[in-house]
Amino acid sequence: MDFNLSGALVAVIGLGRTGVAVAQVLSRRGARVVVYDAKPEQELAEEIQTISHPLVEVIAGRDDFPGIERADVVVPSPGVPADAPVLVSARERGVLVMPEIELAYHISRAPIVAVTGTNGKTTTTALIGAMLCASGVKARVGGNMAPGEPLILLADAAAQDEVLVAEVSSFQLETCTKFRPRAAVLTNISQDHLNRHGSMDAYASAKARLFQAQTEDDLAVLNADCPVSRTLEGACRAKVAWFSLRRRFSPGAYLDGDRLVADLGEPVDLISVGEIRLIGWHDQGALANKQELIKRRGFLVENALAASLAALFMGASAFGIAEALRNFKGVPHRMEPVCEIGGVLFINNSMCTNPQALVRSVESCSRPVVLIAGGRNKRLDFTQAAVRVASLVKGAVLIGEMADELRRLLRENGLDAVETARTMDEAVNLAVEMAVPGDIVMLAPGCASMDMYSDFMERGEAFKRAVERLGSCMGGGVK
Ligand code: UMA
Repeated sequence: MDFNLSGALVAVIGLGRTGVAVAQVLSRRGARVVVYDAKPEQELAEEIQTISHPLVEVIAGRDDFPGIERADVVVPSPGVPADAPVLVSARERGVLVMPEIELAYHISRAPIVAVTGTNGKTTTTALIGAMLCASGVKARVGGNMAPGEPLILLADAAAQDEVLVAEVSSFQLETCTKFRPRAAVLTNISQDHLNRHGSMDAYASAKARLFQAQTEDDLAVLNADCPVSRTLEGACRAKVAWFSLRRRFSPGAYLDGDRLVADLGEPVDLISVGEIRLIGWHDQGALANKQELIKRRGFLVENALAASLAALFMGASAFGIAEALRNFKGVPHRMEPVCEIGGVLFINNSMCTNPQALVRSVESCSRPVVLIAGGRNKRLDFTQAAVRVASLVKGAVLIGEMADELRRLLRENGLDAVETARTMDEAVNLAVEMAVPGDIVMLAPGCASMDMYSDFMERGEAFKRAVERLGSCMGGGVK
C-alpha cells in the first residue's frame, strides 16, 4: 500500500511502548512527530532517549495538548479511550484519528493476520506464527502481546512475502475504521475491561471492529461455542469459518473423535488432541481417557482449531500445522510451570485477568489446586466464577484490592480454606502450608495487576521469585 506521511505533522498521545514505536517509525519516514504524555519528563527519561530524533518533540507532564490543532493525524496509544476529550475534539475539527495498528496496516507491505478475544489471544497468535514458520512461510508475531513488538515495528520491517501475525486488543480496535486483516480471528468473548468500555455491548462492538474493513476475499474465524461471538456473524463481510468443540462446520475447524480437522473447502486431518504439546506439564500421560483430555484442554484445543484455520488460509500446510502443535511450548505467564518443590507443582498463570480465564485455569488442572488470586477489579462480576472455583479448589490465598470481595464470595460458596496475604511471598508461603505432595499451587489472579505491580509480567516474575526463595529455604528441593 502507498501510504506516505513524509512531511506530515503527527500527534502521538502517550509515550509507552506504542508511542515509542510510532515515533521511531514515523520520524524515520520523514514525519514530524509530537508526542504528548501526562507523566512528568523525569519518569519518561528512557523513552525520550530512545526516540531522540530531530523530527521528534516530546511534551510531557501536562494534561493539555499545546499545538495539537495543527496535527494532520492524531495517534492515540491503546490506553487512551476513544471518548477522551482530546480525541473527541480532534474528530470534531476533522483531524484524522488513527490508532497504531491501523497506521501499521497502511504502511505494511505484508498481509496481516489479527487475533482478538477475551482469552487465548496470545496463545493463538503465537500458534499461527509457529504454524506458518513450520510450513516455510516467513512470519513475524507481535502486536498487543507482551513481551513482544508493537505491530508498527513489524510492519516497518516486513517484506511483501512475509505474514504479520498480530494480537490486537479491544483498546486498539476501539478507534479503528480501516484496519483490514486478511484473516481475522476472534477466540471468544466474555466479561472483561468493563472499567474501560462501560458495558458488554460496547466491549463486543470494539471487538467487532476487527471485521469491519474486511472484504469477501478475506477470512473471519469465529467461535461457534461462544454465544457472544455467534452474534458477530452479521458484522462480517469476509468468508466466515467457525471453530467448535461440539459441532462440525464447513468452512470450519472441529474435532472428529480426538482428531483436529480444519476445512476451508475440503477437510484436512491435522493431529490428535493427545499429541498437542501446548501445555507439556501436569496432565501428560495421566489422562488416558480422551474425553477427559479434551475437557481439560478444551480452551487450548479451541485456540489450536482457530489458529489452524487462519494458518491454512495464509498458506500453511497440514504437516506444518501439526508440527507446530506438536512442538509448541506455550507462552510465558500463561499456565507456565515454574518448578516442583516437595511434590507440589507451581504454575504461573499471571496472564489470567478475568473471571472466565480464572474458571478455565482451575478446570484445566487434574490435581488438587491451591489458588492464589486477586488484584484490581475491572468492574467484572465474579459471582458465577466464585461458585465454580469454590467447588474445584482445595484452598485459596487472596491478594490485592479484590481480596476481601473474593474471600466473601468463596466463603459464601462453601470454601473454608481461604487466607489473605499482603505480599506475593506471603501468598506463596500460605499456599504451601495448605498444599500436600501431589497438589498444584497456581497463581491465576483473575484480576488486573496494577494495584500491586506495573503489569502482569512483573506479577508473574514476583511469583516465580517467591517460589524460588521457597525452594532455597527448603534446601533446594526444586525440580
Ligand atoms: N498516557 C497518557 N494519557 C492517557 C493514557 C496514557 O499520557 O490518557 C500515557 C501514560 O502516561 C504512559 C503511556 O501513555 O506513559 C502508556 O500508554 P498505554 O497505556 O497505551 O501503553 P503502551 O505502553 O503503549 O502499551 C500498549 C498496550 N497497553 C494497553 O493496552 C494498556 C500493551 O498491552 C501492548 O503490549 C502495547 O501497547 C504494544 O501494542 C498490554 C495490555 O495490558 C500488555 N493490554 C490489555 C490486555 O491485553 O488486556 C489491553
